Amino acid sequence: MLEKVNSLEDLKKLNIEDKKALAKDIRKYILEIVSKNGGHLASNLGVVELTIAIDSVFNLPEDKVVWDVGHQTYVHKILTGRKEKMKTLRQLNGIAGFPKTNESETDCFNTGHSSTSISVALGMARARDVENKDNSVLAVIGDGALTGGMALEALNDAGYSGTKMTVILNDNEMSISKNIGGINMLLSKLRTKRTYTKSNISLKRIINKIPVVGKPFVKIVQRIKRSIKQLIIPKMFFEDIGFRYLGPVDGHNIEELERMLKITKELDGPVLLHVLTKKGKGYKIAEENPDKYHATGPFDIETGKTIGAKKKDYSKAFGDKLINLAKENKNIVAITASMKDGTGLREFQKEFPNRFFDIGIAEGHAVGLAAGMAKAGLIPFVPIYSSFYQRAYDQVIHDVAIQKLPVIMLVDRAGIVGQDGETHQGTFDMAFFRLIPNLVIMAPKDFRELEEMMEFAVKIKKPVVIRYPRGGENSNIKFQKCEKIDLGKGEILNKGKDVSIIAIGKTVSRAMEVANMLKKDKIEAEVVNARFLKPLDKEIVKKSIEKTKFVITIEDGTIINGLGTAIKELIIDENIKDVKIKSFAYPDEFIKHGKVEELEEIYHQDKNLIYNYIKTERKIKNNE
Ligand SMILES: Cc1ncc(C[n+]2csc(CCOP(=O)(O)OP(=O)(O)O)c2C)c(N)n1
Repeated sequence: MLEKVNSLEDLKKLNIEDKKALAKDIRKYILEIVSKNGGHLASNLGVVELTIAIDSVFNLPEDKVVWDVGHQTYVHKILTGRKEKMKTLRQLNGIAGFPKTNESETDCFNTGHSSTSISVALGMARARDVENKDNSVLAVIGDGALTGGMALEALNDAGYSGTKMTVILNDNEMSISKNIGGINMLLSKLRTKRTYTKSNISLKRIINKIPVVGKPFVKIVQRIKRSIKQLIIPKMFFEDIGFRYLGPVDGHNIEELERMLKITKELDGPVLLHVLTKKGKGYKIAEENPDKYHATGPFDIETGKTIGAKKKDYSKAFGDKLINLAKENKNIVAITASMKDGTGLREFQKEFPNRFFDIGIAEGHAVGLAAGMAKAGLIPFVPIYSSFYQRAYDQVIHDVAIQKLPVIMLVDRAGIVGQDGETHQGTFDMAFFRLIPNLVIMAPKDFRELEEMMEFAVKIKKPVVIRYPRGGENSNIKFQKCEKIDLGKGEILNKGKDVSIIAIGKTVSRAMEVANMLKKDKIEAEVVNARFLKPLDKEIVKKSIEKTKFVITIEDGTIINGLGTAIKELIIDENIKDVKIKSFAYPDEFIKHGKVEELEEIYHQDKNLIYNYIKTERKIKNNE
């Protein structure tokens, strides 16, 4: 059936049986692609029928469908002319793993971060009303994403405004791991109810047709229904805030889904359609381990085993060390915004269930909560991915930094993350954190240094940021020693007189590699591990620059306001004359998807490029 469907027009011609067959084919196809390229598996397998139904009932691109997070849009991409290209999923210049307006006009909005869809859809619905158009607008949001503040803020606005729009709640009881929180408790009550609104809507339609007595009678009946509903469904939250609640409906029954979606088209005002789906549906291994197959690298379809041995990464190094620290200090607690696996906290939760807090996809709240805990005497560790820390910027300033509270903020997935693309690259955190007063900002060169930094962070009782990359150590370089950390003190890892290579975090090992490569050209490079972006070790840096007068900075962050900027400021402030400086950092742009190594090469982070640059510059300087 998949062969026959190349566009939405083809899809719309199919009958229900054909669509069921299509759903099977799509599952198989997604499994083939993701098992080769890696990607978000379980969420996509869970929305096959839902996507077929939405794309059949609505008229895209005139009607607008905003997919929350957007990690579950593979089915939609397959149905909208990108079937063949899906084989390039997440690869450099290939199809993105998230909706992209530049790929298809049926992708009406780019997403990647959680909980944005209701705001955006409401915006589109209000624009439609202002422009006197009559298209439908939908937000498709998971129960996990519904724990995010932005989604709740948007529900609050949408419900009250009475604007016509539909929120499809894709409820699979999972965020990446099991969903948590009060909203989840509410949903679990709703899940167990039989589809309620069928009779409600048909009754309303019939009654509405009766002239004169129609309208008041509808109101009375609705009031009675509402009281009954209050009895059978405790606290009808969605209805109380202004939504019409429909469902729950079986999210794997295309016929039923289409029927309900058609009803939503006819209704005025905001509607919430509650759809129950199973994450990983159709692939038993993923159904049984939906968290493991939420996002995966390439794997063997038969066994489900990931291809390639999994090496220890920074998240694991962090999680292990935190357990050790927590054993010694009972005030240490850990907070995650729905990412306990990704940030390495699974074992911590097992060991210290009472000192572990999964607070939903709510990064701002995570930091606010940590501030309260710190004020009350605890030592909170808050690991959040770099790009998601963007969500907590004000809390870092207002709740933590101004009050100098000892919250330890771990910026995981800092730098280039690769195939998730521009919404997920962690290249901005150094720039946006550097300008906040009172923050101490560090980045370790290896696992040992991370451990030292964590110990140091507990001791200094200040707001601390420690950033580290996706993946593990650079296996080409083994650092011999790791001194104890002193506030604002970097280290010289290799002495030299010809060029100062100043690096931080992940790029320190690259600086060492470059220095080693330069040896055969008889160029002596001094490698400085800055260690602290803030406060910068001015003494060590200044000494080195005054000696070599030729400076290279390397960092896996944006060119604006990072290490390179800090060094340039120092050169000017300290009036160091006749210095040649070149910064290797990411340009002032959003970096698309591709493998980390590919992107590093494109964006001049590759060791060979840096080596060649230094060699050429030396030749020019020496008139060779
Ligand atoms: C702001 C933000 N924080 C964290 C994430 C990481 N993340 C991606 S999907 C996801 C879970 C989403 O759960 P849900 O909305 O229920 O969708 P499902 O995958 O279960 O269909 C999380 C936490 C994100 N994309 N954005």
